[in-house]
Amino acid sequence: MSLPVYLPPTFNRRPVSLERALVGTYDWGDRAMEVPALHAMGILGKGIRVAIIDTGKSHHPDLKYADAYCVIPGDDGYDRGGHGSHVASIVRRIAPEAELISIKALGDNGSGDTAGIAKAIRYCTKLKVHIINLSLGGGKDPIMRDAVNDFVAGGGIIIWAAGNSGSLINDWPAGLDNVAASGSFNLRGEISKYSSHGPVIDFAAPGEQVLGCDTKSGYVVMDGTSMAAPGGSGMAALLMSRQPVKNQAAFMERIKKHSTDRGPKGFDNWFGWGQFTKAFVLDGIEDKPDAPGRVVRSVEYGQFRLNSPARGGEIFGLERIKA
Ligand SMILES: [Ca+2]
Repeated sequence: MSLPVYLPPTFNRRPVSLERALVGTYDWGDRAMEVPALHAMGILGKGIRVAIIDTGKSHHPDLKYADAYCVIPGDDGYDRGGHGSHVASIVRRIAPEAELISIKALGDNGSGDTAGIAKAIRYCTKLKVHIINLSLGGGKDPIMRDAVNDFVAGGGIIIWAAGNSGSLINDWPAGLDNVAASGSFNLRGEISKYSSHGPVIDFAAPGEQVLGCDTKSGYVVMDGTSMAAPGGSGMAALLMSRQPVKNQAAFMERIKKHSTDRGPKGFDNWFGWGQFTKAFVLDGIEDKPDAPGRVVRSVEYGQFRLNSPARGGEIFGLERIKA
């Protein structure tokens, strides 16, 4: 038996023009997570393998993959819908030295099945992937749960988008107790209206007007918990490149102790334990001057300008980071 899985609906997709490559550019969400400061310290996700199980890989010049697979028979593994490219590009921007692995398990129409997702997760177990990002929903099928359990037992961590129904969820896949479920918040720090919520939410990440790559070239901004989860995955890659995280349980413990609280005080059903910031990556090593890689190298990014015709002008401004 295999059950359908699907992409949560994404909203407000629109193209934007960008004068230079996405890597080296920061959008509002990256700033909210204090990514520029982490990059300036040389924390770039080096050596961490992040798998994106989604609609496939991209020809986009900003996207580089260490490896790519496809579980759909007869498919070349490329993304023609745009979702997988956008999700992957968020991870790449936040953790530009992480090794991206694309696994196409959703067809060009955004749908797939639990057998395909389970197969994709089992590839990840074999490949010793550190982090899997799953921005998809559906499929309460033991075959998928078993694949998740095996991957997690091997020490990997999974981040799963909570979904965009805006309703209470207490079920899997995002509700599996050994995956980290991500809600979405907006530029004003408010939880997104569509962000599914409940006791299973572990953290929230920027999920509205998130900048990312389109399928072949160009850039789009999109809204959805699909865009929030890879923000979490990128931050997890920065964390793991800096200090080892033994397994999912240790990762969950870190979320609990080192997230920055948002929304109602303490744990809540919308933001979970809060959002990831610099503290999430650095806590526990800042006090140790001898910790390896404290300042690995200096990074300088040039200026960029991002124009949004839809918003009538420049929306992200100029940025120059020098460390
Ligand atoms: Ca809270």
